[in-house]
Amino acid sequence: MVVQNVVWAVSIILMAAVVGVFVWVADGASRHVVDHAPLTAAAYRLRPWLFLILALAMVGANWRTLIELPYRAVASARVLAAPVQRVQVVGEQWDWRITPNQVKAGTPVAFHVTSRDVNHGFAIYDPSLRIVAETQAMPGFDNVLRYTFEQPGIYQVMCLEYCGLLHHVMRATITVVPR
Ligand SMILES: [Cu+2]
Repeated sequence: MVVQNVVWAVSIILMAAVVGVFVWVADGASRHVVDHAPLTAAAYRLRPWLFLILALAMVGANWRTLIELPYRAVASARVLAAPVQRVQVVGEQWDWRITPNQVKAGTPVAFHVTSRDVNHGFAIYDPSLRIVAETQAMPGFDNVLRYTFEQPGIYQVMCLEYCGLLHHVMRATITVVPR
């Protein structure tokens, strides 16, 4: 939970900074009248260059990320043929029903994920809170997420799709026992 506390603190500080700017402007900065024509002219001289930099960055980013399309199928035939532990996952505001919630390491798990109300994000985090697998939980759909746990431990499930007032308490655990 340490990372979340840091994120929370940083968010509060940034929000306070935004509020501070609003207060500063409301409190008098806006009463100080400036001729904005020279400022506009300077900004417009800069604008084509900023646009060019942005365009080059976008071309580079697209080239780097799309060059490997179409992505190869993740699961090999051998993986698909292996024995599978089936786990049913149902998301519902604001809880998860995971049956069973204990699986073995080393054997593939097929999570059949659905929702009873709105879209949820079914995200699995390892004991050090690094995300290892994720899929959407959608009403009316059976989304199959395949994942093989290599290390035993207590894995956290957290909702990764904002789903209402108590989204942040929508958590569960999956226990992975040694093979
Ligand atoms: Cu949620």
